[in-house]
Amino acid sequence: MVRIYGHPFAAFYWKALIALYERNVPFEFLMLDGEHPENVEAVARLSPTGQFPVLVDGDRVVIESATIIEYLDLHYGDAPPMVPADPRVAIEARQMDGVFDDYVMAPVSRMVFAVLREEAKRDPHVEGEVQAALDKSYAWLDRWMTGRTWAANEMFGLADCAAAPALHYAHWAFPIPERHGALRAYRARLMARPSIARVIEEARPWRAYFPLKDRGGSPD
Ligand SMILES: N[C@@H](CCC(=O)N[C@@H](CS)C(=O)NCC(=O)O)C(=O)O
Repeated sequence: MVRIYGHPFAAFYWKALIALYERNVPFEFLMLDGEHPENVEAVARLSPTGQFPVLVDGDRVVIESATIIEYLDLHYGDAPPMVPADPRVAIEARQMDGVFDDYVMAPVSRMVFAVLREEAKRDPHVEGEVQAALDKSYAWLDRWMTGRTWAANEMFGLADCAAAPALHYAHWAFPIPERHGALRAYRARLMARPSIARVIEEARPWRAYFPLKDRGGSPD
């Protein structure tokens, strides 16, 4: 059975977890927190900077959420692949995976790290820069999602695994404006998907730890 290191509230762990649930892959979960120092030590050794998720399959170690999802496609599960088998088609899935990671999740993470700093060391420009980046991303994604059900290839896949945590946390901290109806509807579709609803439910006990939780958005 594959083993996966993560934390139920961690966005990039969600990406892999959604694929595990979608493809009905049995797995052993290894919690990363202060009560499991042996897991934290293992991840510090297995991943370049101690980031996660990390998947272990026998003596094979797979890092990077998107790569883990592609690995599961090839070796485990009984559902359609999260990344289309034809590499020409898969380009769109990989493109949109990158868009959600880099242009939605990354600005939110930047804001999280900024507020976690002690007040005297905070960069006062971060908030405005993050808001400006998300304004552009939301507008672009609203256009992209107009006429689409899922983010890539008209099938649920890798890009949607990335979109779910990114849009969940982004909308919570920096609400998506009402004028972006296509993006808001896509987000609602994601949150209603059983694998994603399950991940959100399992993360609920840790909500108080989200450093941007009181900014006016709603987490579902
Ligand atoms: N590119 C990595 C990003 C992983 C990542 O940022 N993971 C977060 C958890 S969701 C993390 O390890 N945060 C702790 C840290 O940055 O020290 C991936 O896709 O897996």
